[in-house]
Amino acid sequence: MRITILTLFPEMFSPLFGSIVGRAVKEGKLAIEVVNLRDYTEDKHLKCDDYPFGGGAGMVMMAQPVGSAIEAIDPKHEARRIYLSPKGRTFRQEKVFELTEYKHLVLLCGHYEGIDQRAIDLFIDEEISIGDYVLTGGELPAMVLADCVARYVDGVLSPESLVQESFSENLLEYPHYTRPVEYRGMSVPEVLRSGNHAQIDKWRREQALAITRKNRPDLLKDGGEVL
Ligand code: 4G4
Repeated sequence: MRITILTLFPEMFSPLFGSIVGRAVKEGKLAIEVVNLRDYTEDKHLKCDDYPFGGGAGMVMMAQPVGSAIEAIDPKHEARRIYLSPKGRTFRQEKVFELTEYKHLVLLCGHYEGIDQRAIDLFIDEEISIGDYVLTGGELPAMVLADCVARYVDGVLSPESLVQESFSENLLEYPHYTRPVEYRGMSVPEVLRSGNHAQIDKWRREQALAITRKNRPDLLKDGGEVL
C-alpha cells in the first residue's frame, strides 16, 4: 500500500511516523509520502491561495497547485483520490475495509475555507469527513484515515488482534483489566481470574452489549453498521 498526502503543512505529519504506522513504514510494509502542494504552484511568489470570487471571509486554495500535484503523482489515475472535508460522507469502519483494497491512496488536505471546486470536480474521486465538526485543516482527518487503513496492511498488527475485532462485530468493546488485582480499593472482576473461559466469554458478551446499549443504541438497531 502506498499513501500520498497532499498538504500545505507537511510538518504536521511527523507524529504519523512515530508509533506503529512509522514502524510499518520503516519495515517497508507501507509507503507514506507527504507532498508539499507549494512545490507545485506556478505562482512566482509561491502563492497557493487567493480571495474568494463572490466575496466573503477567508481564503480559498487555488486549483492549479492541486491539479499539477495530482497529475504529477498519479498521471494514469490509478490511485483512489480522496478529499478530506466536512462536506464528505462520514467515515466508518466499512470504508476502511473498502480502502484497504486500493494499491495507492492520494489524500488531499484543504486549509482556509477549502479548495477551488474545480480541483475537486476534476481530480477527486470521493470526499470524506471524519465526523460532524470543523477543523482548521484536513491534515488530522488524513492522519486518521491513514492510521485506520495502516492497521490492515499485512504485518502491521498481529492477526490475533484483528480476528478479535471481527468477533465483536456490531458491539463496542468489553472492559479490560491488567495487574494489579486491586487498585485503589477496586478489584478486577472475579470471573476474569476464574480461568473458566466459557464464563469469561459470557461475561464479556454481556458487558459489550450493556455498554453498546448505553452509548451507541443505534448500533443495535436494524441496519446497525460494522464496528
Ligand atoms: C475542506 C473544506 C475535514 C477542508 C473546508 C476538514 C473537518 C473535516 C477544510 C475546510 C476540515 C472533517 C476549513 C472548514 C478543513 N474540518 N470533519 N477542515 N474547513 O473531516
